[in-house]
Amino acid sequence: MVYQKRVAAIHDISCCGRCSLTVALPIISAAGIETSVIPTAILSTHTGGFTGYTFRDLTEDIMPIISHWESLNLRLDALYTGYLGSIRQIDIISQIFDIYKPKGTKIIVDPVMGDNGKLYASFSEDFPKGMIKLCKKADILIPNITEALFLIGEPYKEGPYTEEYIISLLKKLASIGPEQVVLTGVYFDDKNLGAACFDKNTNSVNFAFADRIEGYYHGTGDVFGSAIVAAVMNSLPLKDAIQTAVDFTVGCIRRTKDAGTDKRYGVNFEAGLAEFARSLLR
Ligand code: PXL
Repeated sequence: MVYQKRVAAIHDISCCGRCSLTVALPIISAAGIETSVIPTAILSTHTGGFTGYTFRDLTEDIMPIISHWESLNLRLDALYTGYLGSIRQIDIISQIFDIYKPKGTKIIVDPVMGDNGKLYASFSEDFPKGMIKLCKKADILIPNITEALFLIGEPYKEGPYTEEYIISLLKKLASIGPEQVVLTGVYFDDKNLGAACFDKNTNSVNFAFADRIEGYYHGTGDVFGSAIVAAVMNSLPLKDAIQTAVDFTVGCIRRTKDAGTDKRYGVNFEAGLAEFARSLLR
């Protein structure tokens, strides 16, 4: 009998505008991993570029969901957290990590907070301090450069970056706690864009790049993070996982660019799912 892994994805549901759970659920499922969800909030759209969106906070539902799962003895191979609605949610998720980490559940944290040097509209200045609490308990941490700099308390820096700078960021992030760090939005010139990773156990750094496509496409951080979760849970080594995730994400961006759709609605990852799932089979 083939053992099927189960991941619990803890993000918001942005009902329209592909990001967070509407991205994590299909991508991780397509990779053959059972995906359970804990919605942290329900919004009519995400907060990037839309106004007038609804926001229903689901903080009070999170612990009761976990308590019920515990009563079922539900096994979780990984917890994957993304957009969280408040500092109080961070405290609750931190307690959940304490429950599952001793059971061998892999903790994967995307510290979703901002991009392009700025925090997303819904976050206060003290949010990064709270987020560090979760990063300390992560096995794998997946920030973009903006989030990385908020976490380590350094000012935002525009690229192109140097290899030394990226390696120093990776090591500072690893010193917060996680065994493995994946940094997105890495570029050394105007032609390529990609990711870098650091593995504390092997003390190794790797990079993965693809052709840079101009423009800001919403939700690509979640597409990339979900692809990393899917690849790692299919036992790909981290350096292969980042290349697979970069290739998949860039394919989604290219397709969306070619179609000329409104970038706020996220990228067309759907048409790439079958090929992505095949790329994980080794
Ligand atoms: O993709 C990150 C994200 C997730 N969820 C919500 C967001 C954002 C980014 O803006 O607003 C609600």
